Amino acid sequence: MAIERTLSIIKPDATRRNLTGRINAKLEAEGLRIVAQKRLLLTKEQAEAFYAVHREQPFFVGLVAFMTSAPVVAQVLEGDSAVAKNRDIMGATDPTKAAPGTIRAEFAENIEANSVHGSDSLEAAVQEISFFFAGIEITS
Ligand code: 3AN
Repeated sequence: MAIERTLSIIKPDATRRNLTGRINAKLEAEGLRIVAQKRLLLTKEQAEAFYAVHREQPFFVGLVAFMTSAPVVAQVLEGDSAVAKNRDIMGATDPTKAAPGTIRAEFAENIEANSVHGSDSLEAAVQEISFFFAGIEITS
């Protein structure tokens, strides 16, 4: 297995309910290390840029409004197969379909307010990490 880095975001529904620590306890318990972290309130422009691949989706406007409605915690996770492992721990996008014990099964409110984001490929991870962090801000 290769050591990878992936971008994780704790979304507004979760920061609002003070769930940052409980979510990160699950990630750390599975062996992922938080090697960079910042809490920020995204602007509309930043949220639109981050989710640009979804620009044509019917849920885009609502997604941007949701992602700017309260602070998020952006973080870099590092570990064996970190991209896939984080996605496994997160669970399916729709919490009604998420496996028991996953973050989304336990905490998500609905398919939009689903508590966490995780990069879906190594290529996306590289691009998404650089969206939030400079190399000097990441340390194992
Ligand atoms: P994931 O976050 O599981 O990779 P994506 O990339 O398909 O899911 O979608 C990005 C985000 O857009 C989701 N995390 C969710 O907040 C929102 N989203 C996806 N599908 C829907 C939908 N059908 N209705 C509302 N929001 C959605």
